[in-house]
Amino acid sequence: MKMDFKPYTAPAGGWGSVGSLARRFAREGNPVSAALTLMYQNQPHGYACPSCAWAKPVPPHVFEFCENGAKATIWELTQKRATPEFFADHKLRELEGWNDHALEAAGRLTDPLRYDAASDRYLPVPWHTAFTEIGARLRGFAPNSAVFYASGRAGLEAAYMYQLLARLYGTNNLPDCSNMCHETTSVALPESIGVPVGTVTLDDFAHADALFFFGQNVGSNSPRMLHDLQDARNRGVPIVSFNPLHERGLEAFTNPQNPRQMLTGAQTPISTLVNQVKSGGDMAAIMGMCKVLIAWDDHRDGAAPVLDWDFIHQHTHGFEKFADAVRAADWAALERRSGLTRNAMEAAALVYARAKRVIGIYGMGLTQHVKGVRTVQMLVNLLLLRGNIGQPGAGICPVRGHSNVQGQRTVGITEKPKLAPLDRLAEQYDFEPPRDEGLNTVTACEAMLNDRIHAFIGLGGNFIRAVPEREAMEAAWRRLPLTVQIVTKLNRSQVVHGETAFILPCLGRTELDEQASGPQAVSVEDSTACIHGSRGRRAPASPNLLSEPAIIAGIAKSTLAPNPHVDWDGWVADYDRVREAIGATYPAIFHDMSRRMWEPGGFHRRLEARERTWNTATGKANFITPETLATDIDTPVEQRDIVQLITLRSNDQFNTTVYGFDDRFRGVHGTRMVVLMHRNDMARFGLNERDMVTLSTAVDDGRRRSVSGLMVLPYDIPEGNIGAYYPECNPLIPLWHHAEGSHTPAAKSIPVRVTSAMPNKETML
Ligand SMILES: Nc1nc2c(c(=O)[nH]1)N[C@H]1C(S)=C(S)[C@@H](COP(=O)(O)OP(=O)(O)OC[C@H]3O[C@@H](n4cnc5c(=O)[nH]c(N)nc54)[C@H](O)[C@@H]3O)O[C@H]1N2
Ligand SMILES: Nc1nc2c(c(=O)[nH]1)N[C@H]1C(S)=C(S)[C@@H](COP(=O)(O)OP(=O)(O)OC[C@H]3O[C@@H](n4cnc5c(=O)[nH]c(N)nc54)[C@H](O)[C@@H]3O)O[C@H]1N2
Ligand SMILES: [Mo]
Repeated sequence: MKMDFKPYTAPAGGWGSVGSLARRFAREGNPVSAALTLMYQNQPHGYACPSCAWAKPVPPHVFEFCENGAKATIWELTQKRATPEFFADHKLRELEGWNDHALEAAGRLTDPLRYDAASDRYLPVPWHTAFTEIGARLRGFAPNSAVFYASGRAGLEAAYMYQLLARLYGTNNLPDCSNMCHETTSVALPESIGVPVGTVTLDDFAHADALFFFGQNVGSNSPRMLHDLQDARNRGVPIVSFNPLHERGLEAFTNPQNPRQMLTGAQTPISTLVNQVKSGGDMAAIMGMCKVLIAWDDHRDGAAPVLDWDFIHQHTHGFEKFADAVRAADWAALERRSGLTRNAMEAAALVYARAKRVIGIYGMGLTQHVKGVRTVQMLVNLLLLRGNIGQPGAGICPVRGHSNVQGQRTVGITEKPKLAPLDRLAEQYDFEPPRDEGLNTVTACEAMLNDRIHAFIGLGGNFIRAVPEREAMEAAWRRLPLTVQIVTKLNRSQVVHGETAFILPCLGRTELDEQASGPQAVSVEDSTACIHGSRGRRAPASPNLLSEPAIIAGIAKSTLAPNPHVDWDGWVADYDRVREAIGATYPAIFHDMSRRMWEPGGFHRRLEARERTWNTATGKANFITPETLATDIDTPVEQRDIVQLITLRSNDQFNTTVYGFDDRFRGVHGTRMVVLMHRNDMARFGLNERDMVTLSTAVDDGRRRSVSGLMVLPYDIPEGNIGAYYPECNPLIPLWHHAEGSHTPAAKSIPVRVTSAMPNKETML
């Protein structure tokens, strides 16, 4: 593979994305039928894109998909198969040496498999044997020693059945992938505004007067949103972004669905103001903006107020305390911590103050920090100053990750008993649900490290690659008595495995799910709390696959005592019946769901904050004053041998699924083993371009953590910050390095030391 590094100057979208897709089609085979399948993506009665959770417009664009959604679909539709013959050819000892890309590139899993220690291979096993053995093992464990993890791909029906399985079994150990991303949101927003999710819908984007973007890489991670941004720019709406990197998608976009733009090479500039904030500097940056706004209002001398006083008086609590802290904040400290000048904060505040309706958008750049919860709350503070919550065209917009990650939480995937309708479940299914707090992702890892876990069941995902503290976690993972993975593709979480291990392969979302009552549909909830149906059409990758609901029911029936109130077989035969059960548990949200999910655009769940009803402890929207603005970047850069590592996603991956080794937008080609570094830091450390380095975590807790074989590339990133890819760099994150209050691993600010090593290009991926 040829490595090549050059800045990308073309816009996001455009011919670059078309070319990237064409190459992908060719590699995975069967281009024509895959292209036809894409026509159904995000269309009424088609399937919901399996990639990100961004909302779909009504009516949809003719081709309602983006480069990365199409990649996800093509990856699922590949003609390649990881058959029992593949596993006969490869011992696990050998597969352990394969990288993430190579493992998934083996193709779709075709048959249920069980690990055979004697031959060090996965061997095929009949479904009923797999279920019987899993059930027998699970019955032998204390319920709280089992973990039921969920990644956010499965539909609402499977997610609901899965949480019920765990609770009937007797545990609230339901960690999920959002514990690693927007858990910070789920903790921050209820305290501030009384809802756990964003308050905006697509329609609000059409009415906003300004958009503020914090730490979200729209061009790679939610590209369909570029259409909404382009529309906003065409209306003259300013977009102000905050990011340590100049991400292409935040700069310019050529709409691949717009022939004029494609033919003329025209592009829409996206951000009108770009702020190169330091990693972790957003709290100070937003506080600086608040300081400007409050100062203007304090000194307005009879001019129109800058703050929305009616809103503040009627709807909020805690303003005075907050305003005092803001007035007292010192500009030098705000500048140092944010990495922005006072001028830049004033310029951003001016755009904010001029706009009647503002949306604040954010992603992992805010949530994956030790102070993530307070940072998200600081963004809410900014919005509250001018009444930007609960009016059309305004609100807060956390951009979710997996296509149904928000929905699975809505139907009970949570380790927190107070967030699940346990009394309702108790009544509906006539059992006593567990009431003790379950394990989240980080506490589940702690329990595994302490050998307190006996079984790990995964509904999708790649736990061992996604979590922090990789080295110790892999060792703990191998000690687990039982690992069961319900997945579509082979990944490291199966190659490294427990003593008894099963792979249970399932249908993907694009595939026809035929059950006793006919073809089935599922439903998902997007980032704007909109719920809609999804129907797969493709012939399944193998006749021996089961649907996620069927697999969950299979495990449930072999594990649990029969319960006359849960008709697992009836549910699998007809998913309408699962939806009836969901409607009975959550009547306010999900009544008549089987019909409403096919309404054009689906249906929105009610969010009190949108109506300015505040479901908080004070009954108001709360200004929350941070205890401290301190982060871990107080030492001047020149004096520091420690830098903050930001772990990044490339444009050629979906989490641990690595489609290829190019990151087109950042100009990195042929490798993922790079460190992006400011030239001054390179000089300070005596490094030249393409030098090989080792990163080691700069904490003193008795554990050594390092990643070697990384190549230094000069990059436009703040001094004192470096960037490198996730999941390759996860061994560097201490398990305890997570957001306060939410346990979201602080993957965007890892203190590391850089040491140079001899060039060793042969070992590069
Ligand atoms: N193609 C593709 N799409 C995806 C995914 C994928 O891997 N690939 N993953 C999905 C999932 S599960 C999720 S959660 C989302 C993730 O989508 P995002 O929220 O966009 O997550 P990241 O790409 O991890 O990082 C976001 C941005 O934060 C910036 N950043 C880092 N630190 C800071 C900081 O301190 N402050 C600020 N302001 N910015 C910072 C980074 O430079 C980067 O541009 O995307 C989803 N969609
Ligand atoms: N350092 C660092 N670590 C991070 C992050 C970061 O930014 N930096 N981001 C974190 C975030 S936001 C997240 S969400 C996690 C991701 O953590 P996970 O959600 O656990 O991981 P994924 O890589 O999305 O899972 C990929 C696997 O899902 C399976 N799969 C794909 N489609 C389906 C399906 O339809 N059904 C089923 N059952 N299985 C399917 C395939 O086998 C595939 O190999 O990683 C987290 N870890
Ligand atoms: Mo995520």
